Amino acid sequence: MLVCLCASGTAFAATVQVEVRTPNGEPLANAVVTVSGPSSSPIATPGKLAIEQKNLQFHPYVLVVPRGASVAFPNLDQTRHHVYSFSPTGPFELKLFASGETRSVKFDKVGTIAVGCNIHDQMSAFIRVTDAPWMAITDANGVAAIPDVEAGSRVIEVWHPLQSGSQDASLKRNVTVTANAGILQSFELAVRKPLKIHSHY
Ligand SMILES: [Cu+2]
Repeated sequence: MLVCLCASGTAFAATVQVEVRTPNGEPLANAVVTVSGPSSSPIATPGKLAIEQKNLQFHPYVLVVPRGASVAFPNLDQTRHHVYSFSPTGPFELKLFASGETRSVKFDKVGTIAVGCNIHDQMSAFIRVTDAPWMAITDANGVAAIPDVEAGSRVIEVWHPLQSGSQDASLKRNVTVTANAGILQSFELAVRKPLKIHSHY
């Protein structure tokens, strides 16, 4: 009798860990890491798909979402925000009001969406829309761990909103993921502004 191990979806999988640093060796937080390649399992949505407005800032600063996802923009401040994007990937405009109100925007194109507030110039956030089945964002240590990546030929892509050069450029690397053998890949990414600008994350 044949036994199909594919039912669990993770039988032939491994954790892909990515470490991102600047050329100076500083850990780079808020880098979007995606792993692409054929996948037999449905795309897992990472956490809550929302960008809050709180204390006159967007939280989180960077969000990665699967193509077709809706992102909520809850206003947790007592003041009004006017959230918008001019990015061709997903332009939108939300006239939000005080505490408790939420609007959602659906993003159907792959790419980068720069989000701002018409009232508060310092408010800035980025949404990266991807077709990749696996995605994560680097933490304060510049590390993103993506569990359950299916074995096979994969492409790791790393992107950061403050990277040098074009905003749509990214670092890509071909890797082979072997079942039950986690891999660690290190990337170096130059950023064009001091990291401390977003140190509140
Ligand atoms: Cu605002």
